[in-house]
Amino acid sequence: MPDLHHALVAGRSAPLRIERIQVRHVSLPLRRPFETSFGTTTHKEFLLVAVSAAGVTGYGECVADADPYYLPETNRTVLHVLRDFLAPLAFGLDFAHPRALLPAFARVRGHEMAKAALEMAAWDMYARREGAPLYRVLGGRGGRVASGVSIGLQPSTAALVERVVEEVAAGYRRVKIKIKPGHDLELVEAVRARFPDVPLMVDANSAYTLADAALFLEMDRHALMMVEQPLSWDDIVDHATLQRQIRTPVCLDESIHSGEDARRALALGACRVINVKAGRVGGFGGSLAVHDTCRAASVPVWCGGMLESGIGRLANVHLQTLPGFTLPGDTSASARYFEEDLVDPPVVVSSAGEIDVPEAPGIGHEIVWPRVEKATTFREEWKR
Ligand code: OSB
Ligand code: MG
Repeated sequence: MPDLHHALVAGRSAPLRIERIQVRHVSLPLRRPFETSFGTTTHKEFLLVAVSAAGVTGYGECVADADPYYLPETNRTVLHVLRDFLAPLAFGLDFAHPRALLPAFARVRGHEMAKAALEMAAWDMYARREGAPLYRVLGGRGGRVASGVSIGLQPSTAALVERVVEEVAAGYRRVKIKIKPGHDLELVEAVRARFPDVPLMVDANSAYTLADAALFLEMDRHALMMVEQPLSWDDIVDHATLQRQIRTPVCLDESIHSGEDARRALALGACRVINVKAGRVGGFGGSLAVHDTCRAASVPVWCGGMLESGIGRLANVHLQTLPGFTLPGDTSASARYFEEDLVDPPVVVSSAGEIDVPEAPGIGHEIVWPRVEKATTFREEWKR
């Protein structure tokens, strides 16, 4: 960990202790509804966590939703677990590096989204104090990252193909389409008829069972990069059975919550790719663990998305500069989601389908506080 070594040798970084945690609930309208097999989202409703120590504040965007339809946590469970369990643990911890936070939360089982929001805010705070962009303290690199899109279920197959036309024209490097039972093979066939060679994948968000293996065998004929989380959100055994039956790589999303989960899934042959969402694995510490485990096994990872505002979106940009992120992720332009993002400049994607990695400290773009205030519905603050 060169940054830690450097910081200690330089003597700039006396141990930190979090003095204040502020949480606000933010509601931002989405430009268009996002539909998956588990439901439709019209507003991005999330908790924004701010942690302060030694006069520096960092920010973490929680990926929980109002409902428990993607995974069990909700904004309310996150608020409860932060207030009653994680904040007291954080206030009791002296840390030289934010890698210490996730292990310090270990007594709290699960609740990865709550842990991640606080942990990622601490990484941002640490990076800001170092005067370093987040990617540098994570061990990544500057430059650009390749951007893909995730397209929700549309009112018709024709409408989906039109959406794909737009996104390919915009330069995105990979297209992911959502599927659900009754809306699957036909969608893939329609997109493939128009775009025989576009890097294409599907995401089922756990909508199928092993009884649908024949469908995925059919999918094998369409040269998909991968099929994401076809089976149950808490399964790796059936995914391993399915992976043995099909040629298309299985990618796990919902089933992976830690580096240990990744190790077990790979040991079982449950997948050949993993989607890393920091918010789903307890933050950057968990992301590094999944990344390192996959890299050691030569299994590619890519960075998932949760319709984040610019704050979480920029965290994703930095994360995917790590060397194991060899496939384009779901991090796309702010303008695909929001009329007005919470950061300035917004996240933009070039016509070559790339996002510039910020060089300014922390997440690297300014947070536009009047917009955050306008979107805030309630707030809480805790002190050591
Ligand atoms: O499964 O990756 C998913 C959005 C919300 C919940 C789950 C998922 C998604 C996406 C959208 O696919 C990714 C994005 O555009 O942020
Ligand atoms: Mg997914």
